[in-house]
Amino acid sequence: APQTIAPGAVLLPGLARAWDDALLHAVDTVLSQSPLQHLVTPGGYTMSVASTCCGPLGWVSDAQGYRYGALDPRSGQPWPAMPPVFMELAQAAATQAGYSGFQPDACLINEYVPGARLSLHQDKDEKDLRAPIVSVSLGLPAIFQFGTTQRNGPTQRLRLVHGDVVVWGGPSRLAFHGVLPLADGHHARVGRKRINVTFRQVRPKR
Ligand code: MD5
Ligand code: FE
Repeated sequence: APQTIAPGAVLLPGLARAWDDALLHAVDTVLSQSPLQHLVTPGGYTMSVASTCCGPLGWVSDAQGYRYGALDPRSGQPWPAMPPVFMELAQAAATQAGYSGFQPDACLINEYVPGARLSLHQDKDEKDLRAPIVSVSLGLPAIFQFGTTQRNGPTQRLRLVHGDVVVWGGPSRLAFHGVLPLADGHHARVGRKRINVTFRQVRPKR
């Protein structure tokens, strides 16, 4: 059953478990076209998380800054198509969380190996902030940290396991969040890593 974990944020425990084979195959299909890479931040730090994208828009980072763009800068080609199973899960999750009409146009795939982490940040480069972000966890468990719209506000920790889906909308859309260093372990289907797939509506909907 959906669980509200913060205003506008809904945890759908295990929703993606029934789809995990199809999701993992779809991840492999995307990675075969646009491989994972460790992005370098505009400040010059190499991220411990490896990432890639699919769908009409992808997340690009270089010395000029961060932005969403239609082309994978490595290939000069459009990002791989969003696999149908991704879109179906993202829309089912948004609907179950009470956000109708979710039309994601960007999907980021993040890979965490033991020790990888994501420091506290806000996702605010999407134009339509009324749309939620849908986040799908696969593989090793992670401790997710989320706070308020102020960097120094109080934070909560949430353990996310294989198949969990969180829909971050409403007042939680702009909350600061991050992932603590991934603990070592082995997952029967995914191996020694965590895969997180996020869906975003970047272009304003009309
Ligand atoms: C992850 N990824 O687990 C997370 C899941 C990223 C990122 O943070 O930017 O790639 S997305 C979690 C999220 C999104 C928007 C708002 C909030 C959390 N929140 O309010 O806590 O790899
Ligand atoms: Fe984020």
